[in-house]
Amino acid sequence: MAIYAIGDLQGCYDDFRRLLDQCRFNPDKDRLWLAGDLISRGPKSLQTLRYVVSLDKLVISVLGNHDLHMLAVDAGIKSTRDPDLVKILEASDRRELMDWLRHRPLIHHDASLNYTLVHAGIYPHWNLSQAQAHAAELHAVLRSDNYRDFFEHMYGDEPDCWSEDLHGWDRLRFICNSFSRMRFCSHSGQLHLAAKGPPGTQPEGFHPWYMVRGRKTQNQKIIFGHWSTLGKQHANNVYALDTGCIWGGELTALRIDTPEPHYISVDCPAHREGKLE
Ligand SMILES: [Mn+2]
Repeated sequence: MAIYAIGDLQGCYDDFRRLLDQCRFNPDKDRLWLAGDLISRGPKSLQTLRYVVSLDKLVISVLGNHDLHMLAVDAGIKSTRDPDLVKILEASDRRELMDWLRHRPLIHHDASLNYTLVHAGIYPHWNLSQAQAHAAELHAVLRSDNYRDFFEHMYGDEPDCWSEDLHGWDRLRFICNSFSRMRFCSHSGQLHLAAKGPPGTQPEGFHPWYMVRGRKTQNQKIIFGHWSTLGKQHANNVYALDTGCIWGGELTALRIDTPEPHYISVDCPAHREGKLE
């Protein structure tokens, strides 16, 4: 059995299937870990989502910010003019697809492989069990009948610092932002959610989250996507997988069941019209 972790698909169905072919993915025995942002921007979000849902138990997929935004649109909290997302809203299987997406976790940890999968990162001041416990707080709301209430309060960059005293929507918004949007953080634990460029372009006093001093998960192997300007990286025990397929870069898989992990990528020239954001 092979296990492949794959970065942000963003509706790039054709590239996804080419990458699976390149990996010689065998649905009878292999498994996929997807780093979230399955949809949005790309040309075939509906097909991507349908295909991933059809793989069902072969797939572990964590929630990304674009997935959460789609769920907020589905819940009627936000509207969209993105024709690719409108196709999901108009699909006959919209309910099934959206309910599947809403039940995805923010974090997945495999103790035997010793890898953890998240979309953006793990807040540096949390250890693994704290991260899992805080994710579970949000899972409980997302999986309840009151999930719409969360989407009404999901948007915003504040609070930008964690405190155990946070409660209510502020607490859940921070948990959501750290797992699904984080890039830069200060040593004292303040997030800078507006900075989106590569390391080096951030305001003074902020660092890539995985470089924060005393990070409590530095002994964990963490796989994440989200940061297309970071590209393929392996340092500090973290594996960055968003290689900007939607911007004309590559779509990347990391095989993680072998003693040493290795990258497999396909080039995505079809999207080269887009610009790097
Ligand atoms: Mn993202």
